[in-house]
Amino acid sequence: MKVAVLGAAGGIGQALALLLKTQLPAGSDLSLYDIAPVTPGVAVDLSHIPTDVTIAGFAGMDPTDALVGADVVLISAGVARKPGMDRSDLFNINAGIIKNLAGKCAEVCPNACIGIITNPVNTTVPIAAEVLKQAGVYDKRKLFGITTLDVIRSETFVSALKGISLADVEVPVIGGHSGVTILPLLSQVKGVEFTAEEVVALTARIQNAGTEVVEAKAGGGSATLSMGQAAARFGLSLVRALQGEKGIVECTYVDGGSEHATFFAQPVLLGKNGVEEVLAYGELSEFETNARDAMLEELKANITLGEEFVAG
Ligand code: PYR
Repeated sequence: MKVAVLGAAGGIGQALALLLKTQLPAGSDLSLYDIAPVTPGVAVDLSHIPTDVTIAGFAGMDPTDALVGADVVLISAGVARKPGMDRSDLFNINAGIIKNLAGKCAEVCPNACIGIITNPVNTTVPIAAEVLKQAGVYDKRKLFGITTLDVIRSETFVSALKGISLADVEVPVIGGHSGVTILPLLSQVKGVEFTAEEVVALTARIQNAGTEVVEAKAGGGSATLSMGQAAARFGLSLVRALQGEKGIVECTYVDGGSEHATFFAQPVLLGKNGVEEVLAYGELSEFETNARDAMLEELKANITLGEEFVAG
């Protein structure tokens, strides 16, 4: 199994690369790519960690060498938010980066599963889909927007609020990965009751958790370490599923036939070809139904923006 990280010299990319170097199954190959000249050095640095994962790093304008033979490509390349910006403010720069990198994936590793971290995920994933469609290699089972950090944040905040073990908390998160499009389904947390006020406050905190980090970093960027860990969790789940492990479920933003929007985050069963089955997420509370319906206009506009960026 070969995993490529594009954007590997950035804060997310380096955290992700470290976790993959230490946690990928023995015998895996890890390749790192970034335009930054430091990238081969990041790979040399990580190569001194004694694991049975081989690693190589490539810098420059062309990611081809990193992509040759890749089974999984995780993309964090792009610029991060500063205080006062939301994820959509990143669109102009990151859209072009994703268009270019998705085009390279289509050319060099057309059968790879691609997980996108680069924001705004609601839009960068449809951009990649359009590029892959135009190249004639689109397989909707193999393209993912990584929303795992929304699930992890939800579970962390619920565990802290209710004083229960993280091992006992599961929170599906549906929709997208920006503001009101992030909808944690707190009504489905087993064995925990929330007051109406708690639901409102927790939902708002989860939706704004990325901004919480941006503001705390005071101009120094957005979430990198927690996002790297979340992306590693998703990437490792995907690798295990591609290698035949059964029963792996992750929430992720996919083209999954949702009645709500072309791309919609929800739980999916992963398998040897990527998405094996898009799972139903159960009945929503009235609060969640209203929140889901209220997000759809924004989510659909985000998707259209991505499609039009490639078409135009
Ligand atoms: C987040 O903190 O959720 C990002 O998307 C970086």
